[in-house]
Amino acid sequence: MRKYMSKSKKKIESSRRGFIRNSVLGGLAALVGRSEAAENSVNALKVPSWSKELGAGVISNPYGKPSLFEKHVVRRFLPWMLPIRETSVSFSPIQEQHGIITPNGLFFERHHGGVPQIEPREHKLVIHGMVDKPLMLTVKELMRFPCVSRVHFIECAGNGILEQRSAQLNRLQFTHGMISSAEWTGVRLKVLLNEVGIHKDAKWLLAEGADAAGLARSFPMDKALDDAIVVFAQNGEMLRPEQGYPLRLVLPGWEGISNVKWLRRIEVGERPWEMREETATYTDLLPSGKARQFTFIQEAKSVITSPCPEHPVLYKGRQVIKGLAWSGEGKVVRVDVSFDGGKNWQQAKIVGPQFDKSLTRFEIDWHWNGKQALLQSRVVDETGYVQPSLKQLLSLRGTSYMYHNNSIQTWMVHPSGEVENVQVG
Ligand SMILES: Nc1nc2c(c(=O)[nH]1)N[C@H]1C(S)=C(S)[C@@H](COP(=O)(O)O)O[C@H]1N2
Ligand SMILES: [Mo]
Repeated sequence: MRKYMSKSKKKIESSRRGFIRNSVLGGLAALVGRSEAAENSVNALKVPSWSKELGAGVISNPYGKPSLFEKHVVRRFLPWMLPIRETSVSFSPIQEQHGIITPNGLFFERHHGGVPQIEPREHKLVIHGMVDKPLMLTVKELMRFPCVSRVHFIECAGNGILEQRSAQLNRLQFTHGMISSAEWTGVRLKVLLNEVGIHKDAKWLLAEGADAAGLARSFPMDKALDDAIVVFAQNGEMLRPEQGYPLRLVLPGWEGISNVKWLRRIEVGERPWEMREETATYTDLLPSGKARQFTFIQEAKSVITSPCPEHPVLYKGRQVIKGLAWSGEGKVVRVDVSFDGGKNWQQAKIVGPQFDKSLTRFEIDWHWNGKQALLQSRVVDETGYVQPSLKQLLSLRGTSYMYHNNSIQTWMVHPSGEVENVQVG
């Protein structure tokens, strides 16, 4: 745990820094030293061992795995944060994400009652309540309906939860890793509601999971008829158990908890249902004393993924800063980057492909002069919403605010090339 704290714990920190600094300086020296560079290019011409003998045959790995050299790219969890794994969260290594899709094995996890192993033939989805003809569907029966495939992110409302008062975790994986993105395939909820025939006074729905938590969530009819999907597949294969196998509700752009996994029941009614005690609510208490009990939309947010604490700056001079931006309200239209902690901004390039309510890649050129820099990114979405600074966010929500932290992230680049999570202003 302490390994990842940014401020105190000097001992561990300084040895870690020493390690990063040595490797960073090693990298710079190799570039500068001419003879070493020449030697390297001669080495590159030698035939390596793997070019001299046959490699592994087909189906050495019936279900493929990443390269042996990518073992560090895994989900991680913080035992001191939510120690009981069945009701905990694991963070996706977004510092290693290339592109806008999270590989299925790296999708973050948030469970309230563990991951059930559901036998798909025994699993049924019931749609009932204020409907003309209730419906009970097996997975196979659901698959007979016309399907859509859509790329959307899912972000837990708790993403960034520990960063509200001060910079805490000196790892991008832990400050922003409660978000992942996939191409989801399934049947639009609208199609299923058409099938059952909803009563005209029906305004709300309840989605319930088949896990031990029986997690249930109310959501309004407008969303159900807009872009809600009952999905069975994720990035071209059936859902992973961790993501809700065999069925999951996806409410694009809405806070993680409304994307009910292991979906077994949808009830149609007139008004929202009482929240169950055992279900976390992600309620924000406001300065006025009022509370935002249901926050539906994950507002626009962005972060620089390279450099970041896990990826120090290795070269002086020309390089490219890369990052991810997203909005629960629709498309990302603009990302600006600051190199001086928010005093000046430059427009970054949005790098496609780009979808509604999905992760979006951005890049900007940077010439690093080797001096300390404060890197930030700020997204604007298609509604004109601008990602707030932490100060702006706290002035809106007050100091008891914890969830829904979509504030601007600052990375301090030290002259050594090391990158540190800091808060400015
Ligand atoms: N049935 C059920 N659905 C659930 C949960 C759960 O514990 N049980 N957790 C919710 C929360 S809080 C989040 S953030 C997302 C996490 O989705 P993931 O585990 O696929 O990343 O699922 C939501 N859906
Ligand atoms: Mo969540």
